[in-house]
Amino acid sequence: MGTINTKTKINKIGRAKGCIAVPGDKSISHRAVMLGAIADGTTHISGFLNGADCTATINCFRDMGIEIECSGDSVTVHGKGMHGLKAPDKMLYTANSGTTTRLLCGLLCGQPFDVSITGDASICRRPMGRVTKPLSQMGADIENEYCPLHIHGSALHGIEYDMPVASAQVKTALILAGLYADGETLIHEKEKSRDHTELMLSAMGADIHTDGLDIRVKKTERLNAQNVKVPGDISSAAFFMVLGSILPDSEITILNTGMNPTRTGIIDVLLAMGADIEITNERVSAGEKTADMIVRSSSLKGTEIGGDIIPRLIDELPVIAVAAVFAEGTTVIRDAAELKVKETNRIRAVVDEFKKCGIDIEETDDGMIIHGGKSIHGADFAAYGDHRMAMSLTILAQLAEGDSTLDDVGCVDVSYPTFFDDFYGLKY
Ligand code: SPQ
Repeated sequence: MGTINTKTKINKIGRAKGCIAVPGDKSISHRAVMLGAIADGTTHISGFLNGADCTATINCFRDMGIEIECSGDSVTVHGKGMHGLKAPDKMLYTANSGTTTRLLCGLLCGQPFDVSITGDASICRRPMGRVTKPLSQMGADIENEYCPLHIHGSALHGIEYDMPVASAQVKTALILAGLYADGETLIHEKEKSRDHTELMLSAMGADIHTDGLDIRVKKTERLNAQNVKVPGDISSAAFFMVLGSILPDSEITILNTGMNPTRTGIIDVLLAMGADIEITNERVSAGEKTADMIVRSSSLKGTEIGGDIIPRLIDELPVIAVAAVFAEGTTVIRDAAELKVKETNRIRAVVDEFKKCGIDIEETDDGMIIHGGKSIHGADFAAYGDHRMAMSLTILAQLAEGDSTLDDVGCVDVSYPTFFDDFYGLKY
């Protein structure tokens, strides 16, 4: 990368060949620390994501008296049991992480102490009412619907809750509160969202049962620490799945990627678009499906993406939009209004940035329409401080005529600090 004023030039690699192992899954890494902290015994985590979001989670738990040792991608959490967290002596800081903020609301509202939570400017704009409202039905006392949140520890009781949005963060916040609530908490999901919490809690001995879209959880006095082997994050692999598909003469092997069916929507979509993706070495590791992938250059065609596949690929939509730009025909993305409340409004950000390079793209209420297969030119891109935007735009720039720059390469640290090393390492 060369720096032009405050902008960083996005170099083009032309063709990609090689083998990478993307860093650990962000969602699983967060959950392993949180659940490890309230388990009895020691949790050894391997393949942990050393990204800024997961570091924020570690720091919050250290502030609540949990001893956590880190060495490379190995993390050891010395659990203190269900009632072992201590009141922090300062406000918890969740940085850019929606997962940390929302899951902590659920975990902390039933503790016997008060705690305040805040994050960076982006977190302070993200809606927290989606968790604080149902938690208050359980007896939680949380001030504000945006950060800073002030949580006054309260006695909780189970509720039956129909989720108005498909959200693993809302679901998990309710499950975590349900571990401390009298009676049973019954959650009806709107659509199936990622289920890492349910899998991990079940392995740790919690009283939790899933039946289709229903999750039942009861008060739990003890969780048994488990060792967690975190697979590579399919949301990070997504950038290379699209890169390998759109660049000519390319073949990328991506090792050890999580294949939890609640996360693999991108594979279904890219295959429907005509991508050449071979899945090999499928296995189950610590309850999570894992596999290797070989992605080869292909000719993509447009597709329609909507309905219950959306929660299975929500974080991949910006880079799927990149694939759509280089696909023949039209791609329609709908039912994805949730993109508006991510690190930035990812519908608006994708449409605005893509238009800068001449892409024929329309914004809709709940998604976008992309007319692909046309040539595009480079541009000075803004990432809006959003890691997934920064990485998606880097892939987009690869097939643009002329130079492109990016205003913020550092934000990739949130989920994929070594992204640019892996990316440039594939040039041949
Ligand atoms: O943690 P954060 O900031 O919300 O991260 C994002 C991301 O792109 O990395 C979303 F902005 O992922 C969320 C995801 O969109 C992580 C997540 C989880 O680990 O439970 C669930 C999804 O969010 P939601 O709102 O659908 O529950």
